[in-house]
Amino acid sequence: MTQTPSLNRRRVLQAGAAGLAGMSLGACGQAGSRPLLSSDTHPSDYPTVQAVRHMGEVLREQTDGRLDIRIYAGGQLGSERDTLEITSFGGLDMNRVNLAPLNSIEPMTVIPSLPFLFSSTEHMRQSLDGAPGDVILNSLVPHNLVGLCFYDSGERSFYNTRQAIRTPDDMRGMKIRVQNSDLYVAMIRALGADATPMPLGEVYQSLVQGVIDGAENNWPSYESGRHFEAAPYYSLTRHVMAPEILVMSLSRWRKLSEADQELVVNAAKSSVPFMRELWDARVAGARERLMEAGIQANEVDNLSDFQGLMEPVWENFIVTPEQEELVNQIQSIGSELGGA
Ligand code: GTR
Repeated sequence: MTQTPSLNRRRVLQAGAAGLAGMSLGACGQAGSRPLLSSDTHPSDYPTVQAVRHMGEVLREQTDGRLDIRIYAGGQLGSERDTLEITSFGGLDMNRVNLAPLNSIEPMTVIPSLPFLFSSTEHMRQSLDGAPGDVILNSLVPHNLVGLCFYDSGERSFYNTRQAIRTPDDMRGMKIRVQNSDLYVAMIRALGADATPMPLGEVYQSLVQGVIDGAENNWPSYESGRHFEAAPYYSLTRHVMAPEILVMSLSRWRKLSEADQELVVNAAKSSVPFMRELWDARVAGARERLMEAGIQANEVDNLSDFQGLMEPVWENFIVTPEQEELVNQIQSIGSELGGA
C-alpha cells in the first residue's frame, strides 16, 4: 500500500471529516463518543500500526468500549507532514510519525535525529524512556500536539541502485531521497550527495524511474516499501537512530477528562514494550528475507569519515541551550552505559 501524495489538504480533510461524521453516529454504542482516529504511513501489519492497535484494545477493555482507536494505515490520509498539520489543528486525533517531520516544527525533536548520536539500541531506549524523552514529548504542546510515547525505528542506513557505499566518496553526486527535514538535507549534502525530500509513498516509483539513486531507512521499511527491488545495495552506515513518536491533537486531548487522559497515556506507554518485541522480530525477519531475496548488503568498516563530516551538521542544528542540555543528557546516559 502506498501513500497518496496527490491528495491535497482539502481532500485529506474531507476524508477525515467524512470519517468523523460517520463515526460520531454512535458507532461506539455511546452517544457522542467515537473512536480516536489515528494515521500511520505504514501498512496494517507494520509494528507501529500493531502497537497502536494494541493500545486501542487496552483502552477498549478498560472502558467497556467507551474509548477506542480507529487506525488509517498505509498513508491513506496523506504524507506524515500533511497529516501532522491536520493533527495539530484537530482534524485528526492521533498520528504515528517519525521524528523527522517534526524537526521543522520543534527544535527539541532534532536532537534524537542527530547522526551518530546513539551508540546502541539500549542507549536510544534508555534515553527516550528517561528524562530526555519526557522533555521531547512535552515540547510539542505549544504546537498543539501531545506526545504520548516513542516507538523504535532501528538504525537507518543508505541503499541505492548503483553500488555498495563504503566511503562518503562512493555516494558523491547521488540523488538521495530524504524525509521532509532540513537536518536530513544538511546531512546528505555534508556527505557530498544531493538530497531530495519526498514522502515515503513516492520513493519506490522514484527509484524505479531513476528520479533518485537511493534513500535511507531501516530494514523493515526497506523491505515493506519494496525499495530493495529497485535499489539492491544496502550499506550499513547506521547513521541515524531517530525514533517514531505517537502524538495526539491537543484539542482532542483537552476534551478528555483527566481520568481518561491518564488511561490514554498509560495505554500508550503499555504499547511500547509490546512494540519493541514486535520490532526486534521484524528487523531480524526483514533482514533474513532481504538477504534471501539477493540484496547486496555490506558493512562499512570505517565510519569515522562519515562521522567527521557530520560535525558541522551538529553545530548548525544544535542552536539553543535547551538543545545543548538535551544532547549532554543523552551523551551522559551513553557514557554510563559505557558506549559513548
Ligand atoms: C520509516 C518511518 C516512517 C517514515 C519513513 C520515511 O522508518 O517508520 O515513519 O518516517 O521511515 O522514511 O519516510
